[in-house]
Amino acid sequence: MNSNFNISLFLLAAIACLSEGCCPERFMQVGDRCYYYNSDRVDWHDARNACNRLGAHLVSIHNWDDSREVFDLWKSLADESHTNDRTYWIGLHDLQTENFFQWSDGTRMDYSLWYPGEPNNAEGEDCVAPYNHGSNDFDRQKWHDHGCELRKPYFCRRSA
Ligand SMILES: [Ca+2]
Ligand SMILES: [Ca+2]
Repeated sequence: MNSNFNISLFLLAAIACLSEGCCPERFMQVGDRCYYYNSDRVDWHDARNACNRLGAHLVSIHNWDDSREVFDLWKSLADESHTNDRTYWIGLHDLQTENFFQWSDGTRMDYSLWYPGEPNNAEGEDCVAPYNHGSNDFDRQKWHDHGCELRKPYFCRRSA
């Protein structure tokens, strides 16, 4: 098989992907990423497992752009009138070693957006969720460690 033929096959696949979408059903595509938001409120472990069953992970956030991307999706999907929905699980946790936070997708923690005074491990909180204080503006959406047993909507992500 010559290389031109291989390149043609690759381009055909890429075009099909662009026109039909590369993400599995129920996922939303943003660039080369696929997101899945579920407003059913579950504890952090159930959220992580639900993402894994979809071939995905709870989202990890590595910079301002990631944070903005997740926030914009959340804003477009969440029922903001429900106070309980103004927060959702992401993949960050310190379940293994207290105050050593890790992402459930195995990526390195290289960025954070903690609310002042957080993480505070109040009564042994080990799972992280953005939480909006008073308004749903992006600037107010800061991270808190919360009890992993709390039930929240969640965001999964996988590659397209
Ligand atoms: Ca903790
Ligand atoms: Ca806390």
